[in-house]
This record gives sequence, structure tokens and C-alpha cells, in this order.
Amino acid sequence: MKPVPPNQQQALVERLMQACGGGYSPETRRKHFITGPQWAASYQGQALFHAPTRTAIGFEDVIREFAKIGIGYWCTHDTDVIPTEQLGKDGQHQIVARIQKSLAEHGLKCSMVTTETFYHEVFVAGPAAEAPEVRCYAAFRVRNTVDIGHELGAEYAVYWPGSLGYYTQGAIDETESLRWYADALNAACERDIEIAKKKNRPTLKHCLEAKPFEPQGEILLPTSDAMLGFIFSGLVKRPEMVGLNPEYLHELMWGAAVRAALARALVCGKLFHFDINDGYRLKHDVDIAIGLVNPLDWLNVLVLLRSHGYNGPFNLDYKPPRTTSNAGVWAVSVPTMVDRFITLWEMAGEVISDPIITEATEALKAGGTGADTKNAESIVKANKELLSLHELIAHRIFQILIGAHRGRTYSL
Ligand code: 3MF
Ligand code: MG
Ligand code: MG
Repeated sequence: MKPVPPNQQQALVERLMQACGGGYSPETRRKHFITGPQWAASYQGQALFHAPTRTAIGFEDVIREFAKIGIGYWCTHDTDVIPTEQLGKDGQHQIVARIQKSLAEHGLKCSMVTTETFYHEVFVAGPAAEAPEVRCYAAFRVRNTVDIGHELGAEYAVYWPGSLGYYTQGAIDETESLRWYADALNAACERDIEIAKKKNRPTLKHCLEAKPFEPQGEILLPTSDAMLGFIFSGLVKRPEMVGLNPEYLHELMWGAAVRAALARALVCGKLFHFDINDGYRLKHDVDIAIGLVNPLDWLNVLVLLRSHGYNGPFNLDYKPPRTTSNAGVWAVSVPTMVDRFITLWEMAGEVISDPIITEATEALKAGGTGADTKNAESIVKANKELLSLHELIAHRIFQILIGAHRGRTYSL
């Protein structure tokens, strides 16, 4: 192939995207509770060892492009859109008014707001630092985000305490830090109750998001399970208002079975919100888009969520690759991520209603006959052959993933 001149490259990407086919219409995409973060779309590709590769874009552009693609909901950190020095001031009110206008113009809703408590130097020792003025400021920030959330009509507030911890051990007392962190969360909930009453709106669902490492070396609430313990510890004054926002890759980062982590949140009634992406086990937070690394695992995750009636947001918390251009973010990255999610969601429906899986599952639950339930050997004999169905079910799910259940075959 001849070298492609720069002014023909976007057209080539667009033509090959067309050739891929299989895209959903914006109307179909909008039927799902898919939420698009400001920070994901506007991520410029920067990192500790990486310079930015894309130019900055603001919320007006992001909201417009989400609308074109068919993403019905937008979410943001306070400082993604409001400069730190303007928080709680006139500048904030003007920006919030611009956001409201932009959302209304493009028919989007704001689903969630979150407080950035990790980037600015004020949080260098975390949002629950020893100095009371830092904690007072953190309380101001989360309360202010609750205000913004109510103004924008959000239903959820998310908290990612990635800088609650330390690099070097021994200087802080972890139990004290956890109490102080709970104080900030309690301040947010109290403010929420007050504003919700004034505005005659429901209170927000407050969701804790865990990540096992990065950016802090050691994190005090590193897993969703640690957070469940924290919610029910007695330190959180309104445990009924607080739940989880697990993130797919954050669970893999500590080696969890994501389905099992989600199941633990489900049985506690705490699966409020879900950050969706993909990546590698026991590695750093690469935030690859859904389905590009673990499609089979993702299918299984969605089977669990569909079969348990999860109806919260699926939040596209990923980072478009650094190799993708500004134009590529809208032409390739965002729409293909949404479409892989929808396809996997549809496949999950097929798994749930598949007659082979259904019969196999029912047979496993029915068990065998002739067992003496006080005799281990006799129970083993009664069930032995049925248990091959475990692997058969896994094979059938693979067939559904590759379309073999619809007759797709390879070199027969
Ligand atoms: C970091 C994250 C965060 C959180 C966000 C929401 C930048 O790995 O996942 O995204 O999702 O702060 O509170
Ligand atoms: Mg992440
Ligand atoms: Mg996240």
C-alpha cells in the first residue's frame, strides 16, 4: 500500500469504520443507561511517563458529540469543568448555567457528579489529612459537589479515595484517617438531605469507588469489600445513602473475580453504579475500553447483572488510547465502546434464555437421586455425572460469544 497523506487519513479511518459495520443507531444506544464522563472524552493522553497526544476539549464539545453518538447521560468531576479557584463562587454559577444550557440543547441529562480529591496539591496528604483546614476544605468540596449535582439534576455522587493513604508507613494513624474520611462523607450526606428537601428532589445515591493502588502507594480503602466494611462500620452516619461504584478493572487490578466482587455488592444491596472498562489482571490502571481484553469475562459479568435486574448506570470510565487522535475519539473510540457494551448486553440476554444453559442449570439444581445425605460417598455417586455440566455451560457461553449457537462454523 502507498503511504497515506495526512489529509486522507481521517477519511481512511472513517471508511474502515463504515466497513466494520454492526454499529447501533443513536436511538438504540440511548435506550441503555450509559453515562459518558467528561474526563474520559477529554483525556489528552498524559501520564507519569507520557506527554499528551491530543488537544484539550471542553464540556460543550463533549456534550454535543455524546448526543450525536447517542450517549444519553453525562457526568463530571467538579474540577473537570470548574477551575479550582472558582469553586463555590460566581464563576461556578456561570459555568453550571452553561452546562445546563448545553445539556438541554442536546437532550442529555447529567447522571452523576464527583469530587476531585486527588489531583490538586491541596490533597497531597489526602482528603483526610492531619491538618484540620484540609479536612474542612474537603468537606466544602464534597458539599459543593452535592449542590452542583442537585442543580444539574444528577441522581448519583461518586467518591474515589485514591489519595487516602500514604507512600511511607507510620506517619499517620489509619483509624484516625478513616474517621476523618467518614466525616467528609457524612458532611456530603447531611448537605444532600438539606438541599434535597429544599428542592423537593430525592437525595443522591452516594457511591464509593475502590482502586487497590495508584496514585497513593498504600490505600486505606483498596477494594469494594473494604468499602462495604466501611459503610457498615458505624463511622458512616447514613449507611442507607451510601453504596458502591465498583470499576471493572479496579477489581481485576487486585486479582478479584469481578463477578464475585459484584455479587458481594449485590447481596448487600449496595451495587449503585458501575464503571465499565477493561484491562489486565494485577497490573496498573490501563483503562482500556470494554471487551478489548476480556470479552468472555465481560459477557459473564453482564449475565450476572442482567439476571439480577441491575438498573443503575454503566459509566464509560476508560481512556481512549494515546494513539487515537482527537477525531478518532469520536469516530472510533467512543462509539465502538458503546456498541461492544450493547452487543455483550444482548448476548447476556441470550445466555439467560438459552435452552441448553437453562436445562443444564436446572438439572444441576435438581441434583441426583438415591443419595443418603449423611453419607459423603453416596452423595458423590448421586451427582457425579451431572457435574460435567459446569464445563458444558462454559462451552455454551463461549459459543454464544462467537455466534456458534446461531450456526457460525469454522472450516468444517
Ligand atoms: C480512577 C478512576 C476515577 C474515578 C472518578 C470518579 C478518574 O482510576 O476510576 O476516574 O472513576 O474519580 O469519582
Ligand atoms: Mg480506572
Ligand atoms: Mg472509575
